[in-house]
Amino acid sequence: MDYIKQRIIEIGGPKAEMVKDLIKKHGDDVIQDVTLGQVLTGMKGMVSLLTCTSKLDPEEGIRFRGYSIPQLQELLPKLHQDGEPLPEGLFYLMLTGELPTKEDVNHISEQWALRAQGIPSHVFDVINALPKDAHPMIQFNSAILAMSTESQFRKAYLTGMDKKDYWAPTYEGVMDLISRLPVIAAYIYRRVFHNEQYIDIDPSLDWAANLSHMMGYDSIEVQRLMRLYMVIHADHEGGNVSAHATHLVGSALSNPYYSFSAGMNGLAGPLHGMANQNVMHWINKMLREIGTDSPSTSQIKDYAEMTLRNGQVIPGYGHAVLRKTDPRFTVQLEFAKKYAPDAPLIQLVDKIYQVVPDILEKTGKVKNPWPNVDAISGSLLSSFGITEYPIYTVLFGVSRALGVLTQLIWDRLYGLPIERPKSQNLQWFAEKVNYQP
Ligand code: CMX
Repeated sequence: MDYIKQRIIEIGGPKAEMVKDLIKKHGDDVIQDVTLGQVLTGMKGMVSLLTCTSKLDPEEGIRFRGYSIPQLQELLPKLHQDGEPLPEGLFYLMLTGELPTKEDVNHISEQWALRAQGIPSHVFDVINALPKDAHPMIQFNSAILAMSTESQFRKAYLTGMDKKDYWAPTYEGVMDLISRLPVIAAYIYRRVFHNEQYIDIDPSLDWAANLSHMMGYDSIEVQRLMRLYMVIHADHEGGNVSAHATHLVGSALSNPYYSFSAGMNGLAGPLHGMANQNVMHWINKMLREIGTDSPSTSQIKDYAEMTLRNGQVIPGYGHAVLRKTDPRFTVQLEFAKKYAPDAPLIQLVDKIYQVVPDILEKTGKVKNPWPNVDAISGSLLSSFGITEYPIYTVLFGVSRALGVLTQLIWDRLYGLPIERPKSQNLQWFAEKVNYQP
């Protein structure tokens, strides 16, 4: 057995016992009161999920297994001393709760490069059957579903295995799926934007560098950017739409492909991952309508206010949990200032940052006026040559697989049951609070 699987058994076994014991001894203990407002405004702040891979603090931002992004930059194995952490290391950390060694990271890199080569040909036939102008997220998700013919979980389930072992074929499916996503993403990118000139995988490269390579970018800077991008988008606790959807569908024991596909359908929404593309759309439309590549802060202010007057959101700003500037925004801005300080788009992002929070604050209703991860990610990719913005949500999805699929393995280890919250009609809520119109 692979030593990582062995380690998962050692770590996961006692934790699974603890979950059972907690339910047995404290299943009826009250842990939180729930307000009507919480239920009717998206269950914000309502504790309803068990997730250990990462934790989101409203003021401080994300921590992966207790480590902030700056700490990860320090502690996770890197290819270059002054470089970005390898996403393989973050995957290992989220999976086991332990910091990986360089050998662990190399082992995962090798595993993924090997498994990436096993994509059945019908998956590419499915992509090719779609029109090229079908959004890349449609192509990406269709490919994910088509890969589910390979599900090891389904085969193992049908053989009648003991449910305490479900995590093992789930792990195999997750490893296959994560390894293959860069190939799929790059294939879609080259199909749609580069005249079907495909580039083969290079098994000597790490996972993120390979994605960059297969997309057609071999510079050290883009490889570094891709590693950073893959690390910071990987996980954001359990309640965000892509994680929660993956978990919910997985709770029916749907295989990793079905479960992840559900998460990706959620990521494709404009209030979630599609915001990274919409930011570029918003910026380009603003530049076109104002008629300049370098608008003044007062022109940006007018345009942002017009967006609000038209009843639209300003993409890249606001968050359901965060109440400060997203550290994932800050780390990208730092990267940009280091490697592309003169990029006009980055200067524009900086200018928008000076103007928009104040405007959102003044509405009196936006709970978080600060930029999120999507406010800059597209401008950063664009500044390094990846200008075709419909691919951006696919790149977000490749990264998000690391977190939500690790969560799925843990769902199986914990033996979590099918999810089935109670719903009530409007009258029930009105009566509950003695509502008087
Ligand atoms: N621009 C304009 N209005 C905004 C806004 C923004 N950026 N952010 C929030 N609001 C509005 C909401 O639409 C809501 O208005 P109504 O009361 O009229 O419905 C009000 O402010 C209160 O919303 P909130 O409690 O502050 O925010 P939510 O938790 O409901 O929503 C989010 C969070 C991210 C969906 C929202 O801030 C938004 O739409 N932002 C723009 C889209 C975006 O950048 N999404 C990406 C988020 C990160 C990610 O998942 O990738």
